[in-house]
Amino acid sequence: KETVKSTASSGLKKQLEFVDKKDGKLALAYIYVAFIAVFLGGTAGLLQVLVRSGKFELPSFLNYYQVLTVHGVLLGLVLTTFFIMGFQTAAVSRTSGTFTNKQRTIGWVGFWLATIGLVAAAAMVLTNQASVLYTFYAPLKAHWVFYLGLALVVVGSWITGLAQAMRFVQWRKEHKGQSTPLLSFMAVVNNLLWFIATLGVAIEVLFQLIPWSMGLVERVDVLLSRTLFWYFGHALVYFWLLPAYMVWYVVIPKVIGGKIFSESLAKLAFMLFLILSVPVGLHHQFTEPGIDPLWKFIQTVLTFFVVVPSLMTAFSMFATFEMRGRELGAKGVFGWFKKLPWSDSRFLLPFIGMVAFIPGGAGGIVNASYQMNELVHNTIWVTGHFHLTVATAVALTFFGTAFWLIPHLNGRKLTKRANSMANCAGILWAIGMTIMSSAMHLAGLLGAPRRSAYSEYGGSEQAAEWISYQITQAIGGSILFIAILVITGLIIYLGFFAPKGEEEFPVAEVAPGAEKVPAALENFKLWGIIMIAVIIFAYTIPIIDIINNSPVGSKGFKLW
Ligand code: HAS
Ligand code: CU
Repeated sequence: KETVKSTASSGLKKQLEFVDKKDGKLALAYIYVAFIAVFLGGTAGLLQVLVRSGKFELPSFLNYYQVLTVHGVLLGLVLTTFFIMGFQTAAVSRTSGTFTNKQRTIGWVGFWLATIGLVAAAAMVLTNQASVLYTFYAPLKAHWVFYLGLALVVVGSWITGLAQAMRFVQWRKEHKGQSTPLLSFMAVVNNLLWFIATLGVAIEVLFQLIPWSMGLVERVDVLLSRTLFWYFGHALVYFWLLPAYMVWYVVIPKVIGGKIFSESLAKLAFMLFLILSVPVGLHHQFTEPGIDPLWKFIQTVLTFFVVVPSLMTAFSMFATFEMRGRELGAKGVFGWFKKLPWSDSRFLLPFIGMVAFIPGGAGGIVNASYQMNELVHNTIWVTGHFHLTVATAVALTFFGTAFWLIPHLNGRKLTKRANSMANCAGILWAIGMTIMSSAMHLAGLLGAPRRSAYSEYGGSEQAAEWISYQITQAIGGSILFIAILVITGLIIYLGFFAPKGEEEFPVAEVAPGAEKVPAALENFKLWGIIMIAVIIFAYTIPIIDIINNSPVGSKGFKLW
């Protein structure tokens, strides 16, 4: 097998199997920053669960909301954006070919802008001038440098995303009439989604929050700012999810020795995300006055539509597993289950993520169900929901990917022992998260608030009911922190100490006999126009209403 590999690794074959070294450096730079964020953000998470257990107090130089801001910004915004940009750069280079020098330079400009922005925002949070949480809702008012820093992170990601898109367009020009490489196609769809979505938050930050925090204007229209935020905020969660789906659709089938179930289905799912991810933001604002319930209802319906591509993904994954299982002789409805490569961390970690996404997604459907949202909104149930979705389905997929991607990019090997340690981290994560997230869901149903430090609420009976769940959360969170330590150790090992060697970037082929991908699925113009049309439909009237009926706006508050 080894000799076949080495004789084949020349010319075109080589280009198709490997990410170019220079492209790899850019990808690695992004990924390392992401994992610094994992370690620091994870540490903040540990402090939070300890505080909320009521058994621990922070040292006087830290406050709960500052720590919560560090946690949310580093894990929700930095880990995700940086990992995604690194992974997608590698994915495009691997499947569309090496970047030109110009494209790579553009990629690096994006990286440095994002990193400078990150350092600026971090400095404000660490000096306690921006304890406004990761959603930075007005009228909480942070230092303007915090907003500017976050804006730079976004602009940096646009620029690196542009470099990826340019490489993809070049491939299309060189291969007229052929269906595009699936992984590159997916990365480009995700970038497009990201660009259109971040326009909302960019307008909020540039035209509302920065002038207001600089003192150029006194008041801010709170409802408008929150609406612009959530125009972006829901699509944000799919910007996180889609790279995990890229791994599920393209990498996992190869790792288990199988084939992609259907390229057309995968491309259709991504295009559906493109058109439906943005015009659903009002499902985060059901309880807010000033928005006509009719439009909340319309966006509820659209939210239920955007569940469809996830159900298609679930179907496709089951089909992939079953096809491979039957090939290996599995019988019966669930026989394939025994045939999966359970000891391979490249499979196990994303798989745990998939399993978590079943209750995570179901909880999302509860949240989206207009009336039921009244029960769970602003409770820690929501925190439980997003720790299953982004902090398990997405995060474990990213970790399981980093453990082979880093050695692939730096010419090292994911050794047997490192693989076992990775599996340990995945299992610890599954145990810790089951405990923590279940406790969060249950406490939320009993009314325990989210975004809130420990309090006994003056000895209230209801608050007393929450305490045992909060202690359970701390137990789960502590196990997660141990997993974070293992993960950090592994990243350092794979980055700098693992033995030299070759690690594959697994990209599966499409199952034989599949029909050609319909040309309409590759037509970005068509889907782009539908996307814009749905957004205009869903948002124009609510925004006109908000602007016309707004009160004078609010002054800023610094409550920490
Ligand atoms: Fe959500 C709040 C609705 C998905 C993240 N969400 C949040 C927040 C975050 C977040 C961070 O409607 C908090 C924001 C804040 O700070 O305020 N969410 C949904 C819906 C979905 C959904 C309908 N959310 C996500 C994903 C996230 C994420 C994905 C991150 C990555 N969410 C809401 C709503 C709120 C909300 C309301 C506001 C709540 C409030 O009141 O504030 C859907 O996209 C979910 C669809 C998913 C599925 C699951 C498909 C299953 C698959 C796995 C297959 C498994 C296999 C393995 C093959 C239908 C694909 C099987 C093997 C075996 C052996 C079993
Ligand atoms: Cu949402």
